[in-house]
Amino acid sequence: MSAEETRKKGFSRRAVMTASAAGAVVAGTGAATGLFSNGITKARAAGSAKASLAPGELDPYYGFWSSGQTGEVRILGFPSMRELMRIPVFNRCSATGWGQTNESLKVLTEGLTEKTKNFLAAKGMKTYDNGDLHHPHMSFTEGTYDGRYIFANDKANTRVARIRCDVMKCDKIIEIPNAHDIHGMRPQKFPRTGYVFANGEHEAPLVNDGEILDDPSKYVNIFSAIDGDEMKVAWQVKVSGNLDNTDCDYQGKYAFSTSYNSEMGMNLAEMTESELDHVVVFNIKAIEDGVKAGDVEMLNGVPVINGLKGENKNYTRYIPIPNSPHGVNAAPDKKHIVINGKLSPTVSIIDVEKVDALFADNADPRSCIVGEPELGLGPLHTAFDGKGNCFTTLFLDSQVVKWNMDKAIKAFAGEKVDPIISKVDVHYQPGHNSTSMGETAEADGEWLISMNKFSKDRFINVGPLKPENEQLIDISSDEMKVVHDGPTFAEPHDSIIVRSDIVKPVNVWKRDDPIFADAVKQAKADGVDIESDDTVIRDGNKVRVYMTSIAPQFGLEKFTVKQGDEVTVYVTNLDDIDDVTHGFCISNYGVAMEVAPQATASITFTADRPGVHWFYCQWFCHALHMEMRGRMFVEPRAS
Ligand code: RUQ
Ligand code: CUA
Repeated sequence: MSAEETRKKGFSRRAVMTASAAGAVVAGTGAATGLFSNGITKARAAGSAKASLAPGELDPYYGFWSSGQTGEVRILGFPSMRELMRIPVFNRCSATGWGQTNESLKVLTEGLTEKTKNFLAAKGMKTYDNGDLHHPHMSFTEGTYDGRYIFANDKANTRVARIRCDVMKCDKIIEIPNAHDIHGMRPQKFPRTGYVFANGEHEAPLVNDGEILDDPSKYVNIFSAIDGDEMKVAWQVKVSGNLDNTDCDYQGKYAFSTSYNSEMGMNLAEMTESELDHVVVFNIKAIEDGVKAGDVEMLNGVPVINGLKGENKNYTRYIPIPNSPHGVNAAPDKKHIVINGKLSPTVSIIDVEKVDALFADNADPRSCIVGEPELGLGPLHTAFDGKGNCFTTLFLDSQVVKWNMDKAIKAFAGEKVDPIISKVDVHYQPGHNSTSMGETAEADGEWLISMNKFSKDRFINVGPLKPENEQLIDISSDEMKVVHDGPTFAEPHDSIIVRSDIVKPVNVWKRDDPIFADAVKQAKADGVDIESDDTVIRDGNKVRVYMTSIAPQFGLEKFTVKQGDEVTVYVTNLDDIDDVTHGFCISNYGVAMEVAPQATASITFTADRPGVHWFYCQWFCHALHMEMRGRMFVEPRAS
């Protein structure tokens, strides 16, 4: 197609879309959604007036998006789908200096095990450079989001991170000992978070030092409960079968993890052999009592409970589920847990009130299943509208199916009712989906996001590596309407949609923030008032440079160090105005960081290049931003 033809086509599509926004309904039918594929006018393509915000209007929801192998968390305005911010977590960030500043390196290193620290040190590394962040979830109080924290897993390097929602920065990362490759992760809903439950996905020898290699009979899987306030592993449970996703009830009694490989197979054929896999139920109170009573083995400082299949202690139960189940989703009715079948076209509904009997009376584990509707091919995850309806992604069918919980339960009991309400095509291959407030007791039934793994032809071609496609679906009526296509870079797995009144970030840092407390402490020890002094302290071959910044000036226009010195620069941003962030970058030194209003940030490097090196503000802050610069003189070593 020529450029002219493309333009014309875009033009006519735009006209059609404008017309449809004005009156006609743009339904999620093949023909209508095809209109959006050139992506010219996001707001107009939205079709549904409530999804489009005029310039200057604010979104009613925050979206917190994972980014998979990018390793960060993204904040979107929702439903406008505008990306607002990126929060570096397991990745490196050129803009903010995450992974370079002392403040971020502390977060990235202090929670690593000694073993990992030594392993990395041998490679000249302080921390891992990559991560695989799948599941961001907010902390709960009494069954709903409380705006304190976002927790997220790292499948790649077996870590769990915490983001403070007041400043939208990661403040803790811990490596989970004994476990391998944290995948499913959910915060406790009741009474509060509390615990963060985390699944070790891949099985390995419990002591993994090379003694045991190709002997899978000696491998175990580890479920961890992390104390979300302390960011410490509280306890772990050894289980049979690998662990995929997890969720917990609204009572604070049980957590549930799917296992797609109850066979403990090591290759595809073995892993998919049996017709039934299982969900492991963790009895939180029984496990806490077991830990107190000392029925544990201590391993790397963590009490580990034996919850293997066939142990028949009151710690775990194994519920048979067809076949390779994936997502686990607690419904806002506080009663039902939906297990998504993946290789089975069904989802299985667990009644949490019937789980008690599994432990108290050793009842048949399947007796807590009260529904198992057949929905379509490849059910992966389910979201809820708070009105008794469920939305399940069908990976293989490239559809979302809306179905009714009550009807599914009635059908299972033998009544002749069809639980399926409607299906909508999505583009293409959906994994996770999320509804507005849908994983809380306050699910409001307004919006659904379908997180599609493939976008294929939905956007102009950017080469063999394509974006994913997040599709916004209006679920406020029975018919689901796809109203927006949102391309995203690798690889948002999961998202949560949080009412904006719940999240209350600050505009400027508080001077007593713990994130830069070390810098303030060091300044005090050096007799420096970090908020007013601009000075250089020499301490052997260690040099500490303290400077303030007020737009458009750094407190020092120059400083001198010697070649080979270990230099730490502390910049304190004295601007306390909304949005006046400075940056500090030293050219040809690989040194750069963000310094937000009222924050102190610091960075340490060896001054091994003699000469004149400009430092400059790398964050546009003022009409004289270009002038916000100074010189570092590095005196050559006497030879
Ligand atoms: S899992 S596509 Cu990493 Cu959340 Cu289901
Ligand atoms: Cu300070 Cu730009």
